[in-house]
Amino acid sequence: MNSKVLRIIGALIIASMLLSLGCIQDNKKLDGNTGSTVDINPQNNDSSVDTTPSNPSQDDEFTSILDQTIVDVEIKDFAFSPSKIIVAKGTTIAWTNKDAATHKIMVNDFLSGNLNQGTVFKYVFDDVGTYEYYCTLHPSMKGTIIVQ
Ligand SMILES: [Cu+2]
Repeated sequence: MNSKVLRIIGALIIASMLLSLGCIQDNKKLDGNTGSTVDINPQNNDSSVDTTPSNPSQDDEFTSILDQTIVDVEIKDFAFSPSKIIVAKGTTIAWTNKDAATHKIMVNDFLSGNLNQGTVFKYVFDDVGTYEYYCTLHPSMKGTIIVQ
């Protein structure tokens, strides 16, 4: 009987030691948790990054103009408007320069002349495809035409 009691007491002592060790390990884990709070900030940054691409995707929306044989695109304030359009095969795009500055369009390997203020440049899209164009004088000016 006594030996059983001693074994139980011994087991309780060992168990309490293990528990105390466990507490120490938990404390270390808590220390690790304080370190992991640093990781929360990058996660917040990631979430902010995730919201950022959704904004350009809204800007990436195309204007569908499939019922016109001639579609006007304004060149104004060093930008094409609308800059991204979907048109039907055979559509003529007519760019009109509303800027005081001269622009020059490179589209489908075709280079327009100098487009002074008020000048209209027309190009007929007879083939289905995606055409990215830009101003050779101001390469940041870009537009895309999808021909269906
Ligand atoms: Cu330009």
